[in-house]
Amino acid sequence: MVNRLAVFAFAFGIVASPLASKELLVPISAVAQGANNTLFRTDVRIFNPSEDAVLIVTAEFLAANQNNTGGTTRTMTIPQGEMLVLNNIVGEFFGASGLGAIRFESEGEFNVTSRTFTDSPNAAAPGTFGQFIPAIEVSGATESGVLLHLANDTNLTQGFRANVGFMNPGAQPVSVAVTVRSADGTQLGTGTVGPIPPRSVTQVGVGASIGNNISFTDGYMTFSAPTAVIGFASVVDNRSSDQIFVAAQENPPSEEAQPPAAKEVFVDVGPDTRFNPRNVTVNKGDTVTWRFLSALGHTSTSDSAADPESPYATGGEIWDSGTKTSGTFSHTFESVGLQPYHCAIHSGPRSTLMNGVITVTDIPAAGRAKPAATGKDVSSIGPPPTDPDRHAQHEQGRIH
Ligand SMILES: [Cu+2]
Repeated sequence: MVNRLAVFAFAFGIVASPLASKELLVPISAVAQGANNTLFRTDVRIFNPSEDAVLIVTAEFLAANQNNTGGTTRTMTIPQGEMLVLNNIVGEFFGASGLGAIRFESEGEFNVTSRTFTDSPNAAAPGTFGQFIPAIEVSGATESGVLLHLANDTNLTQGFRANVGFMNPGAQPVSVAVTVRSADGTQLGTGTVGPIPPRSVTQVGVGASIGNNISFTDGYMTFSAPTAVIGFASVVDNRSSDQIFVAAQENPPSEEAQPPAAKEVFVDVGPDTRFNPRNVTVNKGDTVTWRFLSALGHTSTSDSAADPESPYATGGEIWDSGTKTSGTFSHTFESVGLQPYHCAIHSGPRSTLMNGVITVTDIPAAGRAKPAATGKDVSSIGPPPTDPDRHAQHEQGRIH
């Protein structure tokens, strides 16, 4: 239905630009000799989901490890609602051999799947075994990612082995930096796969990718490249030759960790006999500024100031604004922990009459800039508790 509407819109000029073409890449396919006289080959299915339009698809075999710029394409026509069966597509449809990617393109909507497999090397257990390999849209290529589920046992009578590959859909060669780690994050090695020629694919053993054919039971690979690639792995049971396809998952490089900028948080004192908000959480290095709003006169006095041995203050900072009816008082917190405080006129340490708590968390302050003296771009502070008394009891319970 969508397709029909799109065609309708296009035919009547409602859509000004031509419909975008769809491009799918099967990252690896083969006609290749395997061990024990087995022959790996790839079967492909292409589906035309349209109800009323034939589908014209161009396809191209992009041989591994060579520049496929300007390669020849083959065109096929698929009637509406039909699935085209192309067995041994590399050998029989393209007349090629070896490993390579396959690129499909059409102006219409279409779907592609593939299976790369071989005959069983075990005469007592005939049949085939292989793996499903998805067709991936070009937009699925990424500049970095992770391949999970890897293993590498160099003793081929046990465990698993893995091949990793990268398909380069771009017009320039690309080298992929890889790092292999064991499941617990221990680095096993780093290396470079490529340069991979334009519009090509390279596949290597995971050990070869890091120049060290080291055995490991459970590991993963992270990779990064200057232009987007399609990463994948094939993990093979050394004993049965059962195999799975692992598609790369995107893993954006972490931005250089920027400690949060120091901030200033405001607490209103008054206009009645309350600190508002009563509870404030700040990061180490942040500044709390109390704004005095009551002619009654209040103070902001740390419990530690009145009671240096206070068991309720775990941060141990000492401050005292003195009595103020207007203006502000600021204190910058450098000690992680609970910093209970009170108004020395209307309350005292460990009370709830006019008390508050600053909780200081341990975010590294290195490199953080202090806010400008006039800076008002402070993180907003929440509304007052809807039930101050209950809030106070909760707080009292917490610090006891
Ligand atoms: Cu007071």
